[in-house]
Amino acid sequence: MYVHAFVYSYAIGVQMTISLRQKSGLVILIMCVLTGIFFLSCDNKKPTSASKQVHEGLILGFSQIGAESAWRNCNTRSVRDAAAENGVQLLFENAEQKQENQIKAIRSFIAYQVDVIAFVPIVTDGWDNVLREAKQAGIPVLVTDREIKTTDESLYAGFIGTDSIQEGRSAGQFLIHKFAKSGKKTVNIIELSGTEGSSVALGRARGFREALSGHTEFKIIHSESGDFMRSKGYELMKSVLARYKNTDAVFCHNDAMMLGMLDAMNELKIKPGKDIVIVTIDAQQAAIDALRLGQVNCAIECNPKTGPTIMDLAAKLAHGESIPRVIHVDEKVFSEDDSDLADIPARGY
Ligand code: GZL
Repeated sequence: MYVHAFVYSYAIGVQMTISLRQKSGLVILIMCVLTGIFFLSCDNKKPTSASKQVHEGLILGFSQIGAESAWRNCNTRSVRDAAAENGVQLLFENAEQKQENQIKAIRSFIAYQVDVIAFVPIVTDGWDNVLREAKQAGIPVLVTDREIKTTDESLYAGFIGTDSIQEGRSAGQFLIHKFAKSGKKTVNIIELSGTEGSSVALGRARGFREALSGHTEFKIIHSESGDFMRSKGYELMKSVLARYKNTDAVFCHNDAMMLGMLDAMNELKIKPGKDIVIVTIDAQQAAIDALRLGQVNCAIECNPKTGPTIMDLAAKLAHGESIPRVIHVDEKVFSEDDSDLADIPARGY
């Protein structure tokens, strides 16, 4: 704005010099230039918060995987809102569930010479080449929400997101507790898993199996991916539940697929939470509501609201500071055993 004032003042001065063709015009020109310099030296920007000053002017390239679930949309809102609140210039790209779109987006961020790149890797593999290009361009990279497998740990600065293995363990531990006094010799489980090859689906599956190992009564009779999507959860479970009449429990890797499954159960006249025990992950409002109604038995929180921390970490990287290698978001486990289900704060998505 002040540059505009300077140029504008200078232009007025020249205009007057030409029109007056006199010495006085020169004096006026000097006066206008001095006025413009005065404006330029003014820094009467509104006082901003310390946080905003730290982030002010930061250019962040962010590649989001898509909009497959309410969780993902909440994560996107959190990133966009935090960027706006902190004066961060956000270049946001939605990959529509395609890794190649993420790679293209990261290359565009490199070409634009952003200060920092942050992204949600839809799957764990296939990032080394493009991250090497970012490293060669001197642009630090922050991995968020999901993790990558790489041969060179120096290709990214750090990770912030969920501990998916622990989420899977919590799911297994709940089922062990739930069926401990059932007297069942066999507990048949269906696993409705997330996007194949994603770190969160791999982690949740691994943690779940770790928790159940040694408890031989638990049998995973079917495991299939619903890609974290409600529509796929519905389609898949309509046929799977009709096929496996002896199902005792379903472990859903996210709420969106669980909600699709509830629709299928309704059509199949199955009473969710009663005929079949249900454990789900994310703990969005609809899952908490289902828990309160007894349609879900356990909802494991996965926190999507990482936008503010992402901005803080990006600002540190932009200033050449180091950040923690791994930051796991806080997560709770809500279940039918809790006495304070009514007190669970609104989830916001
Ligand atoms: C978890 C995140 C998962 C959520 C799903 O960190 O990547 O993707 O659990 C979302 O709801 O689609």
